[in-house]
Amino acid sequence: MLALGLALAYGERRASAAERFSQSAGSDVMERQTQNTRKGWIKHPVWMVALGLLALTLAPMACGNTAEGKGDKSANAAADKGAGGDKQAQQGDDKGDKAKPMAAAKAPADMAKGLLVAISQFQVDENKKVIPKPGPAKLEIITREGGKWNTQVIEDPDSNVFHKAFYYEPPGGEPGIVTLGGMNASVKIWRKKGGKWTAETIWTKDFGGKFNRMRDAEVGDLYGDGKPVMAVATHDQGIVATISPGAEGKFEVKEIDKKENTFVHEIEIGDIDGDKTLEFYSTPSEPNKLDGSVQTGLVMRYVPSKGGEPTVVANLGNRHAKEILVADVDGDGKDELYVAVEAETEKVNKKIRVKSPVEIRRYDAGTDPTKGVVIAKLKDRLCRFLTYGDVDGDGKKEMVAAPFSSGLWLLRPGSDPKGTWGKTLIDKDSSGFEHTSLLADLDGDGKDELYVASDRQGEVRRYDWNGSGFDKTVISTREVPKSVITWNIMPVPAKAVK
Ligand SMILES: [Ca+2]
Ligand SMILES: [Ca+2]
Ligand SMILES: [Ca+2]
Ligand SMILES: [Ca+2]
Repeated sequence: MLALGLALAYGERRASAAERFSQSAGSDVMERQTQNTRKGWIKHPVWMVALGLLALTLAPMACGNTAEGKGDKSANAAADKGAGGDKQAQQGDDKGDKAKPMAAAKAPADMAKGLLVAISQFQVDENKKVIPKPGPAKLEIITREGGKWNTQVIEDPDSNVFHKAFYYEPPGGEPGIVTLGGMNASVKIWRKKGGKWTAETIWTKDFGGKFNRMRDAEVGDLYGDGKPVMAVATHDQGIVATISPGAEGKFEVKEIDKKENTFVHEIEIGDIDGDKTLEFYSTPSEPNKLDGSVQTGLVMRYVPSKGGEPTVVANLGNRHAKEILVADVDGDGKDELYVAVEAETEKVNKKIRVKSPVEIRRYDAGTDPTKGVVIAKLKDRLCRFLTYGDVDGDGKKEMVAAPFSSGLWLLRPGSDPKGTWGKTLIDKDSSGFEHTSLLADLDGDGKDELYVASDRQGEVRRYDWNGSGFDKTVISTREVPKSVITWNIMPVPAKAVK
């Protein structure tokens, strides 16, 4: 009944238990369930219905991260080996090339880098049905050695979701893997000793609202002192903080913004104004709604090394974004901001209808916050991942957009990167609420592979450019698809997790 009700309300199809909860409430409901279970009063299915409806009403959720696109920076502007943007750009907005049949690709037997896969997991009953009860926060560390994919698992019962994990080297300190946990909100660093992973808590906090989550972080020299500083986004009191490594392995947390009842989903670091000072960007929005009603949002800029008030760089009006990317994708030597604006929706006969689909908008230094340039539209409701890299090794960057249900899309700038970009469907049979994606050259051959968590299909996959399309490798398969939501994938040196 709950499933049907939510599916009707959602208006597309029946959703899995995990998705249902993420679509409607995500970690919020996971959190409720956990608390309720702890209290021992969730004993009757009626609570599931009640919670589901509550979730639908409140409809807040945790949201997407940007994977860090990596690539060979040696841009060779002259080398355009076909498959260029112009031709595809001319094909207009919503056509896209047909994806070619996928050949099976083979990853090299050994890879110097592996993957950190940050997950929330749900319990599965004896009939292999996913039940809306979250397990401990989970991290999978996947490496490739001797022709085999190896997976190590870290679970943290202190939280029910890891939104992201990344490799971090504090200056003078011991490197480790930093995790961002939700409910409870904790930033931890994990190190492996004698074959066992143990964690040190860097920052944990009850923000004083309903939801406590560390949601996203990026690392950069934000104070201009050469130290790798984390900029952290949190739910639900709008807190944005920096964490600086200090003396003797200590960390200093500085809260630099705060706004009640605000979810900050995403952080990106870059230098868009070209003054050689790094700034960072965040995406505060109203609490999540998926009932078709308006959810407003902004993109903010902070310059920690200079202080001062944050600036609005994108005002999305009655729309919002959970995903941004700051990078020099067009190769002109300056970073630009890309914002994945979620669809504008309305409720018609209890169904959510898309009024205007997902838009990828571009902002440069000086762009009017209300006038981002639409480089691509995607017929979808949500887009939680933009990642960039050089898929074909020609020295020019491409972008991959991974919206919720319409597949994986390769976007290429045309002759005018401030106009419409070329759009090619990579794989229509890949989808997921987050649809976590990462372009990175983990095998070191000079081309970025695409790593994707296709949660609806229950697979972690790798896609390799083959000259005219992509070949697919399945890295791992979930016993029960949709029993996890994958929030982020990041690269990690294989040596660091041995
Ligand atoms: Ca700057
Ligand atoms: Ca640029
Ligand atoms: Ca390229
Ligand atoms: Ca590669």
